[in-house]
Amino acid sequence: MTVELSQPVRERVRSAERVVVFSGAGVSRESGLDTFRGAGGLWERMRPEELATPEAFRADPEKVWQWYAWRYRRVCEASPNPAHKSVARLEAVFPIIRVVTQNVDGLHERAGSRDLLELHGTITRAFCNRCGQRRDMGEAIAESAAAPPVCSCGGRFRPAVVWFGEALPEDVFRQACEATESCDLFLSVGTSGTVYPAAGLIELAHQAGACLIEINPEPTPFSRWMDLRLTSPAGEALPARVEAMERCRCPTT
Ligand code: BJW
Ligand code: ZN
Repeated sequence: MTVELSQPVRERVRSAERVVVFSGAGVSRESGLDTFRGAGGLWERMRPEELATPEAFRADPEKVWQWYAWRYRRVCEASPNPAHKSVARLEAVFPIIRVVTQNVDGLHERAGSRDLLELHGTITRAFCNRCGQRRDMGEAIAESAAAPPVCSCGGRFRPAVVWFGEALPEDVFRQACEATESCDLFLSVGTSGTVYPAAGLIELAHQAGACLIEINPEPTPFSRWMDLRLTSPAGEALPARVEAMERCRCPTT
């Protein structure tokens, strides 16, 4: 089915030079991975402060490690879905496009996105909480699935993700802010927009006067600012809109 963008959005898409795609857990839902919040989300079954904080890791490292080992296995079994693939296709449509993701699952990269900023780290790596040494998460789990492996310095390995109360990687967040401040088209896909400072990027894009597009079956605190709101799942909504963007950027193809 051919989908057309509304005239005002088409105009903005046609003239856009700098694009930011900001994504959250919802973009990977159709790959079979859980979201955090909402019906069926991870936090319905577990409490975030018992799993995704440095305090939780100190209090019960085995429990936290086993939860991440379980999630790592699910990520390995998952594949990029049409939403990830459509985002990757946008790199051929716009001169400058940055994908800023809160996800730790690596699916945007596996789908082919190259200019990627991972705000909350990655579940595919682990690092020692004492000396900082990094290693592959799969190898660390293969060494010890029940408890975090101990480093040669005596510290423990933990997943290379950003927990509540921890700072985002400074350089990565700075680049995300710079890209957002100067973008003219901003797509917010599959995020509840509730976790800061990441959600502040939507505010930044609004202040910058970018054309804002939200893809989320549920409303978010930012929905009222959107120039276009799509309420179908990202894997359905994105391919058709990316095709429409391709048509209006390259009308002869
Ligand atoms: C679909 C769909 C489909 C479903 N298609 N859509 C300001 C105000 C209040 C609090 C704070 C503040 N600033 C900081 C804070 C504290 C805290 C915070 O934000 N708390 C709030 C929750 C209240 N922030 C932090 O602690 C951050 N650090 C920090 O501020 O450090 C300060 C500091 C500075 C200097 C030194 C030291 C400290 C860190 C935040 C880290 C977040 N980490 C997590 C876990 C990562 C590891 C892991 O994966 O386990 O990141 S929490 C979790 O939430 C994860 C996500 O990336 C993040 C965002 O969630 P996301 O992606 O939006 O998912 P959901 O589930 O919320 O939403 C999914 C959406 O998809 C839904 O809307 C669905 O409707 C939709 N959907 N199917 C499209 N098919
Ligand atoms: Zn170490």
